[in-house]
Amino acid sequence: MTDEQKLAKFEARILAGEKIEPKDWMPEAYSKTLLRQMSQHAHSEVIGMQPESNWVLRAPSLRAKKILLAKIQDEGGHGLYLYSAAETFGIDRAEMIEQLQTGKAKYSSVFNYPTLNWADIGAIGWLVDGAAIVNQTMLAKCSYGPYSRAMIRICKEEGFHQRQGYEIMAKMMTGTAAQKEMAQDAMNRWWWPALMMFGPHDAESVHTSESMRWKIKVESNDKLRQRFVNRTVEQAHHIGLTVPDANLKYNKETMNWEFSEINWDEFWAVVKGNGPCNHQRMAHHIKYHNEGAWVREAAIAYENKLQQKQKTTV
Ligand code: BYC
Repeated sequence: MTDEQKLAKFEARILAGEKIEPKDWMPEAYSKTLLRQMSQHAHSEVIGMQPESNWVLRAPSLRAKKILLAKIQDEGGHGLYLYSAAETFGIDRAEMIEQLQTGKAKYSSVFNYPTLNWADIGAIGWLVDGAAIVNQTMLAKCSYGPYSRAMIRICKEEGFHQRQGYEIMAKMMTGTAAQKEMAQDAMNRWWWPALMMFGPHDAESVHTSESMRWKIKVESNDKLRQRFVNRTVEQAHHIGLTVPDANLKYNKETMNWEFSEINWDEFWAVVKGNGPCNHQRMAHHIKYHNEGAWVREAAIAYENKLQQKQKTTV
């Protein structure tokens, strides 16, 4: 078959809703985009552990601490599924981590903001995981088998993450005036970064049209962002929180909550490495990655020894 015939067959399979598997023929641009997105997604899960871990030792109760620890471990697990799925393209995990640490690979902008009070843990679970679910439920329908299957599993855990975050916020909103103020303050600081997670407007999104043609993404950045806003505004109002947007208004015709323009200068500054915590996040990752080198060496040595033993027994 010529390359054109292979491409036509590949696109017909995608159109028919079939999953593309690692050994199938695929255009180079398809694997390149997926590898970029999946490795960035894996890095986001792992870097996303940092803002939350800041509060493990200061959780207000044993129950809260157990939930937070379980959630952070889940995020590490999501990173591992995604690194494994990305490795189906033949890249080594060490190379992906090097790309992260040298700034060649991105991770989600939202994890470059600080967690200043306990309500931030509620806001991350409710808003950040809430935004992630909207995005990842869509990615679970993507055309690449390993990514889609990883997403199905991840979404199940994100549902619990979102609810535990909302529970923290709801509880604080029935507490003292100071607790209510903390919850509103966290809402004010995390609302806009959560909306930015969905990426630039469709018209400015360089990858969307090709990604949608090949069902790497099945819905656009703006469509998903609007779905998240519609869902979350109602939840905020239900517990007495104010959405920090003076222009927020419900449009009965479109059945959408309309909102102000996002501060794109802030978004691009954070994406380019100049957010409040970019340097701190990367320095932390590099420090603990280097300190963990002996664990990786020991695991490899053990694996090699095991293989040698198996060879001599055969
Ligand atoms: N932050 O053409 P576009 C979690 C970049 S973790 C940084 O629209 P695309 C959690 C984009 O990469 C889960 N960069 O791109 C963990 C591209 O740059 P490059 C987080 C961003 O890929 C712990 C350029 O802008 N979720 O839930 O079609 C605790 C143009 O954008 C961002 C994911 O990682 C951003 N927000 O669409 C709690 C989702 N947005 O690569 C919670 C996986 C855009 O050309 N990723 N850029 O240099 C995706 O779904 C898609 O990549 C995006 C962007 C929707 C984010």
